[in-house]
Amino acid sequence: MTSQPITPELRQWIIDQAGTGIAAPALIDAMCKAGWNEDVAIQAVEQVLRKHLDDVAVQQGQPPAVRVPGPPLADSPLFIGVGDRQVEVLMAMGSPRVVLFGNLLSPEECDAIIAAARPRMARSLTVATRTGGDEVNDDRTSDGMFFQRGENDVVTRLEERIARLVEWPIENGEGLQVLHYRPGAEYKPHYDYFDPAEPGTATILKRGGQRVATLVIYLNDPARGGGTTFPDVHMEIGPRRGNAVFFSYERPHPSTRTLHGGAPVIEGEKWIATKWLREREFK
Ligand code: PD2
Ligand code: ZN
Repeated sequence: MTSQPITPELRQWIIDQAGTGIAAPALIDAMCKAGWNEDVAIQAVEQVLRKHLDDVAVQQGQPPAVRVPGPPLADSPLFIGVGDRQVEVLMAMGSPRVVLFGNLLSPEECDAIIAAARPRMARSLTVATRTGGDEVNDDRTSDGMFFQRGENDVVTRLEERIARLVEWPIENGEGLQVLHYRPGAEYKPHYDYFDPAEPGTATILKRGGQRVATLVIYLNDPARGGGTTFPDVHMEIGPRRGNAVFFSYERPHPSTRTLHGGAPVIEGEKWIATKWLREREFK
């Protein structure tokens, strides 16, 4: 793609036009009529408005945005190659950034992860941001366990796939967490980032910085219920074995609209594995 410099005048024009309520496609249209290459115009409008929105957010007291993981979706692929597998892209949403994948794990791999986790399951703890320690939390009525990164073959294979899928170093991932929900169990809506206002957060962030993305991987098919919900956008993802839902959050703030929860399991049971990705190496 040829690039044309974004002059201060063009930058201000894009911001002013957007400020009067003109949508991005109309701005791009106007730039094309003025002789801009379409791809370059799209890139310029996106870059200017993204930076402007970040400036406004920071002026309003929000933490600055950071780089986040994400699958390469620029040319709308149906599949993403992750070395030993073609992962399906089933749905992609821009804001909040949510992507649903299929075929991340085979049924046999799902069963192998459940079998390795089962003997180690205990009532789930959540990170207590008040203190930086772990605590039992009534909002999460599942059982859980953590694998060490690279703990066994199937976990290693999954972690390698995830790193390729969302283009983020394996080392920045926390150990995989497995959760088991029985009928009635749920995970009430929450954010996965650590709240900067909580006193324990500074301690938690010493190990790899903030969480910036989550991948929830479904290891079985619950008979009924157990979807992953995103209340801010009224969306629910159906849990299907081998599928996974990815979402990212470029700042630890509700403006990311990444509030999400695990709906109560109505019938059957639900097994998931969650991979949280940090800004930096998680040691
Ligand atoms: O089980 C889920 O669908 C779910 C929902 C919300 C999992 C998590 N959060 C998580 O592991 O963070
Ligand atoms: Zn969560």
